[in-house]
Amino acid sequence: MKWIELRSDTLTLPTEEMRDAMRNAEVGDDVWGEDPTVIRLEALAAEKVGKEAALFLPSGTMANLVAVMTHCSRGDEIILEAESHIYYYEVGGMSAVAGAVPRLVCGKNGVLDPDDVRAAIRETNIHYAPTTCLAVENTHNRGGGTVTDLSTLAALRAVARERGISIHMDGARIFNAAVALGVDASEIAQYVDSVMFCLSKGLSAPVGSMLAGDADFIARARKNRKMVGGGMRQAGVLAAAGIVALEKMVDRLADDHGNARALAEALVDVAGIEVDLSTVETNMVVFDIGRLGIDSDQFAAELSAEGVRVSTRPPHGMRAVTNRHFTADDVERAARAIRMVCERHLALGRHA
Ligand code: TLP
Repeated sequence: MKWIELRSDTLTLPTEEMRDAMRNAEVGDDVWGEDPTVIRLEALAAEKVGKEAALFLPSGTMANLVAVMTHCSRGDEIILEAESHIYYYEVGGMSAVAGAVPRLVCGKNGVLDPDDVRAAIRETNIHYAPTTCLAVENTHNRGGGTVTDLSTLAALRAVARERGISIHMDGARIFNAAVALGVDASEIAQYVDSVMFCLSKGLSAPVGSMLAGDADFIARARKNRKMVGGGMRQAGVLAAAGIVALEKMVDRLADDHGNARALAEALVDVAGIEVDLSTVETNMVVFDIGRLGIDSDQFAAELSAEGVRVSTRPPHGMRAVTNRHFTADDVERAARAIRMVCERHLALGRHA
């Protein structure tokens, strides 16, 4: 049986072209600044998001951590969306390692309101931690892959400038946002001082994320990356796949978005679950199974027995992330399996 893999776009496998590029990559010692393939990837990544420089890191989590370390001194306050990945899923590294104090602002499906951010930035006062950075997430993972549009970004940037703080974007899926908005990623990134994006999600590279910003910021980030153990040696083997990811894998993200929409539409009428179509803007479908009388883990286990893997958002949330291994032909099969699990529990009558 072919698995339908919707747990995450991080599960995408490298393409044949990536494997060839990795095998043939010209490499050197990157800590010495001598890996030509890493140098090429960093230049390409900077160009794609319209920044002066970029840095290759092993993961999005490390890239966000290094960004926070570079923007904030220990004890500084950073404004984050309440469900942001940096806050929710990164082991508290921003505080445990970077020493930053989070101040959370609730967005609407992850999208921040500039007025709420303005209100959260406190004035200088002897009692307060100084606020030095605002982080935005685009697309927003827990929001359901939602996009922060250009006018909102411009307004967030204006607030940050007004208050003299920097802006970092967790753009793990910035290319999904760019495809959804029909703009280049650089048009999105123009509103932030630094941007992190992942090569290893929908773009299918096996490993790696980029942090981009101005040259001075990236020089400082490079040192911070070394401090947290992210100095890699012949990393060109990995960078080679990243170059293919950036050159060949961006435009096809539109297929993932179309398949997510088709899946969401197929689920709207399934009794027992709730899906909000308005949040399906990119490659994620989030749905709630609260009425079935079971929890997310049980739903995921039963669905897995039908050959479909999704991730959980306990207690009753489920997430399906479309990716290049999930084709238009798989939509109906996935929807049918979800419907079957729902019908089983509705028939048992344990639902509310
Ligand atoms: N997200 C993963 C899990 O960690 C939840 C996923 O499956 O979606 N920022 C955002 C917005 C992300 O979604 C992720 C990964 C990261 C950062 C971290 O990237 P990695 O996994 O490379 O450390």
